[in-house]
Amino acid sequence: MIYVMSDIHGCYDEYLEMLEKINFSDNDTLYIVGDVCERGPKVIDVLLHMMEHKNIIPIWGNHDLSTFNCLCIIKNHIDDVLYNKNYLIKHKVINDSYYFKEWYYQEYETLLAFRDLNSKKREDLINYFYSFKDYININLNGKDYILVHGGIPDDENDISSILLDDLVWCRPDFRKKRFENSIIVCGHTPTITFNYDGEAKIFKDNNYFAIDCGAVFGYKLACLCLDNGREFYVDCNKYY
Ligand SMILES: [Mn+2]
Repeated sequence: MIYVMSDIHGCYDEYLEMLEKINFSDNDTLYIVGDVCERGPKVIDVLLHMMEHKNIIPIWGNHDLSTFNCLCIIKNHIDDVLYNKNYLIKHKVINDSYYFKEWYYQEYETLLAFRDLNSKKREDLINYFYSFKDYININLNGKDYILVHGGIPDDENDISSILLDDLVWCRPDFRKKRFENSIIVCGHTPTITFNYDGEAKIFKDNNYFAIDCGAVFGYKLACLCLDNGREFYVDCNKYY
């Protein structure tokens, strides 16, 4: 079976519970439509689990990009950074501290977990991000799907020419059909913000499958089986 999940945001326990719920096996494929990282407690655990399963396929989210950028900056300075948060500025590793400082405070648990990996695992984890895709096209039972974290900006029809930043940050108008013959499967915008009944469940209309049900905000982690449309939900703790 082919499954999609998004916006796990470090909700590792709920993620494992979901894999159990769908009886995920080596014969299945799971596409993660972005935002594995940030906000939640166990980002590194989710990444390590994904790395070990070649049938789990990651697509970039905006929060994955920022974590990747920050880990690349600190990978050779991790202990120094933990002892002295001004280290990177002082030693001119970065010029502008603002963005990194925000990340440092908000993602401290991720930093600690990264520090606790041996250097080979740290390197593997950073390299894993290079396997993330900007978006993925799949055809299943005669239907075309585009898997992309945010969506596809209105003024552009050739997805291959759109900048990754614009794909991951896009907030589509879900009340309007974007493509006649392709279904866009996306996360990024929690469905409670636009679902007709305001509920934390998967939105399926106008050739959109929007699957971010606000896991890290204490709503639900959702998983959708593309073969048969079955929806699965796991209740989440509120971490953010
Ligand atoms: Mn996002």
